[in-house]
Amino acid sequence: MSQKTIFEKILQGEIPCKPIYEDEYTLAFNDISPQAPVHVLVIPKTKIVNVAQANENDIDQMGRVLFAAKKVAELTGISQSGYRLVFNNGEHGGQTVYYMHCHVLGGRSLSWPPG
Ligand code: D5M
Repeated sequence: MSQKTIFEKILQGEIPCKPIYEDEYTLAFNDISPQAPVHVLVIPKTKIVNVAQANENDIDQMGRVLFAAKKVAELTGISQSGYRLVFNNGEHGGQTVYYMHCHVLGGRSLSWPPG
């Protein structure tokens, strides 16, 4: 069995977190290392490793994560000014936590392309 990721520990209450948004399917909390004035992570409550490893059974969960990201943007006041949603995937994508998460970044103008 693979080791528990930090996000599973958060979901199971082993690591405290202050939810920014939560519903039956998703949890959102501040990134520990914010890269923008608003930097929130949205995770599904059922584990998906990443987009590459998702299968058809995960489609509903993935949609829930995106919709929760929209809610987070509204709750944090960045919806009107704009924001970026990022799913880092695998080694070249810069994924460090192998539990799918959506970065919600905003509160400043973000440059493009990413590094
Ligand atoms: O992003 C993984 C992100 O997870 C990275 O931006 C730091 C964040 N992180 C790691 N541990 C924590 C805890 N305990 N709370 C909140 N945020 C955390 P990736 O896309 O995998 O590089």
